[in-house]
Amino acid sequence: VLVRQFHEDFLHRKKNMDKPTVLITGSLGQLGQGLAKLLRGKYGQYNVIMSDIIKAPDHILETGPYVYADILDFKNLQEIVVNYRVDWVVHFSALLSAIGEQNVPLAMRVNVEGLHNILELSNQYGIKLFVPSTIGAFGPDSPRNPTPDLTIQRPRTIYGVSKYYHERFGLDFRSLRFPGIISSDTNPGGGTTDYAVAIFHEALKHGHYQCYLEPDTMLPMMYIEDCLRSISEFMELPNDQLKMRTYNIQAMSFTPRILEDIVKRYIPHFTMTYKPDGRQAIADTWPMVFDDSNARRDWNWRHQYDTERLCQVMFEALVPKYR
Ligand code: AKB
Repeated sequence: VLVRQFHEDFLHRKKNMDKPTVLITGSLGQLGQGLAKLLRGKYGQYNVIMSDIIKAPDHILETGPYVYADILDFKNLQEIVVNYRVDWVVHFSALLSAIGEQNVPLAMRVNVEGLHNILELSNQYGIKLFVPSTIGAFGPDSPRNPTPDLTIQRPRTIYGVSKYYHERFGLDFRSLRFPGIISSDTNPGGGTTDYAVAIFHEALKHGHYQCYLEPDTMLPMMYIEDCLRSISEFMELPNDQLKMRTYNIQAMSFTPRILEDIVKRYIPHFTMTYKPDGRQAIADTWPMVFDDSNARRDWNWRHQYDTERLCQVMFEALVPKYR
């Protein structure tokens, strides 16, 4: 206990008291490490607490505070919020669309019960809360090209349902509906848009990729740097600038075929085959193009990476790894 107390005192002394203290749940997933780095750069190393339910690798522990946080254990969450004096929570823990369909009871617990705990917690402690939403929050009855912010939402996956049925209670709740996120140093875990990350690795490793979606399946996508910057910009906005609590945002839309053609320009011997599986049925219900004009108008959202630039940065980052 004494050691822990010492540890917490130490962290408090090192914190920037004029900056928010941010807790990131599920921080070892695709988005958490990058966001922690970005926010630590802005608010200070000790102002961002990474958390998850698995042991962190050493390189994560070296970057700043990391704690065990089980979003299904309310007392554990309370303890962290109190001990670290948390001001903001960024709630990333979730089972993605494809993996969620394989274990719906678990997805219900993590995505619905877990989110409920986070909402309760934020309400109780006056926390500013960010929860990412997704193209998966829409369904086959929504217009798909383009999909506006306010439209019919009847998602068909448990993941989409959980991202749709969020409650608010009047707390400072903010959410962005993200497209598929593409990153080079972290991997998505069981989503429908994962092919757009896997293709780069497989192209470099084997010169071949077997895609689980049909060649003409168009989905909205975004490079991770745009995604993380959008969260940071959105969380810093004054309340009165937000006309809505949840905005669509996107950067580009492409199909596997479009990506295949660009990858071939970098790796001429690259071949791609198509063998659609259950993820095709999910993708077929999702938006093809996201209408993010409200975000562009209300808080000046601008993406910086289109499909060409995305491919360029992915190859720049990954070529040295597979050399
Ligand atoms: C998924 O494919 O499940 C995610 C998402 C679009 O939210 N990448």
